[in-house]
Amino acid sequence: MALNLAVELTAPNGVKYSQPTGLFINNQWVASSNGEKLTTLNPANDQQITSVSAATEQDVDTAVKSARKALQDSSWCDLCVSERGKLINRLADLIEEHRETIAAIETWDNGKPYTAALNEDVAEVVQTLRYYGGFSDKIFGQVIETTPGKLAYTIRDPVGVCGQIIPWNYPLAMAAWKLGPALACGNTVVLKPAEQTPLSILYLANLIPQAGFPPGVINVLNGLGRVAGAALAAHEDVDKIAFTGSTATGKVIMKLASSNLKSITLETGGKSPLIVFDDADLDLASYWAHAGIMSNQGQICTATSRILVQDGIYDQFLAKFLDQVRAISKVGDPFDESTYQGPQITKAQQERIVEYVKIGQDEGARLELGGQTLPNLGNGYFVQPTVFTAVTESMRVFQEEVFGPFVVITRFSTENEAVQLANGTIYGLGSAIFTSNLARAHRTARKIEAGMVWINSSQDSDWRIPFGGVKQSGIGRELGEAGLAAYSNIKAVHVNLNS
Ligand code: TXE
Repeated sequence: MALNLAVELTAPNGVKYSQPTGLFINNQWVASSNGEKLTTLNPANDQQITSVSAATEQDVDTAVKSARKALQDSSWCDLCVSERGKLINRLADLIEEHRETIAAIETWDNGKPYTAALNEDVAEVVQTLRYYGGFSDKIFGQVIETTPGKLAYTIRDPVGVCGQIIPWNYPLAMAAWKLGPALACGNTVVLKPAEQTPLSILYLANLIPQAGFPPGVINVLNGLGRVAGAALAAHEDVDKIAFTGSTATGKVIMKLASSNLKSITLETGGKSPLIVFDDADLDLASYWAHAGIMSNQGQICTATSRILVQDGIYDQFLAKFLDQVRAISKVGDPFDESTYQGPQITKAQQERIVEYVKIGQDEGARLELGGQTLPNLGNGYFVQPTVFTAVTESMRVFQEEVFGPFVVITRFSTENEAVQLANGTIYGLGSAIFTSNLARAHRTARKIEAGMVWINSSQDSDWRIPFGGVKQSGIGRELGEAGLAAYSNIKAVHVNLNS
């Protein structure tokens, strides 16, 4: 690695390491073609951590060319599928070996509590890669019977060069969700992390040649969304775009990707409901209602950010829920083990949450808790856990994704009304139902317009289970066997046995 494309850093918890700062193209570190850089900030104190190269349109083109060449290179395309799986597993092993450094970088750059970064995010990255590494030699077509004179079978070809654009809320996990199935199916990748959180993925990129991947199979470019992301989405030689981020940007990407009819998968926004029926276990419901919106600083696409509560237990539930929020949501230094909630990712996100507090108040909702920033914690982008009640369906705080520790509570009387409220937004990502009535649980699960339903729980996510949304929450599925579907093309072969 060229000396000026890495810096020696010490994370706030004392971990010393070498941080790559360049663009990772063809297994080499290079600077951006015009010398542009991005500055990355520590959200816990607003101080600069370092700066990294920002890819230009020309750099995107170079990376795409390298991915195209790798796709056709025998060292990748002719690799035995089990060997391909071994490379993915080796990458997982290396990430596990470096897990404490990677988790420290993730916490420093993103603000999420270190214990969550280490035990949840990095652990999930390793499990996801191992899961898809195991799939590499289990992806095959079918022989389909037609007539005696014909043989017909299908082959699962890689889609080709895959552009992957990921957000800042789970930088490493989103990278693994996308890299795992793409590599298992034999594709090559140009990955663009979010400009707010470039560091952990650059560290991971350094492990790619060590794992044995041939040059060009995985390329990592940091850069601005409207520059590098847009160039990748529009590039005529990219075959597929996978994106996680806002619904608004998802729509832009869809338009850009239409340039050459790229295959697309989108995982976008949400305003997921959590329904508490009269017959629910209220301790369980308040525990999960809290975790469902307050974990990861509320920056979860599936966050159960709307709580719908049946009349009969409304007061009891509200009291328990508010107690839970007061008791558990310790806000502060993400490296402190007792911290539940770190800073929001950026000042802009912090301001957005405060703006929605004002919107809720102006709309006539009641602010029960929170709503303020926390200047006593320094210059970090901290926000109090915030709870609104008396929220009605027409309010913006009921309809729009806030993406913070910000939850709205609405009452309902009947099961039908609960379903209608749950389905009353443009989104359809997650949903949770709390009831002790089995029939009601399954009946409601069917009626809810969402990609995922949790019964008596919230936010369960598992690399073996499909993840994705309906309506304006996205297109396609990630994770599980379903996650492979987007990364191979089915080719039909017809053989004339009478020839
Ligand atoms: O997201 P963007 P932002 C939601 C959440 C949040 C809001 C704004 O509500 O408050 O989005 O966050 C890249 N062409 N989510 O602005 O813009 C960008 O560089 C190509 C939900 O940060 O969607 C980054 O890599 N790419 C969410 C990625 O898109 C572009 C997670 C996401 O950024 C681009 C994050 C363009 N024109 C935010 N513009 C979830 N679903 O989990 C930006 N990008």
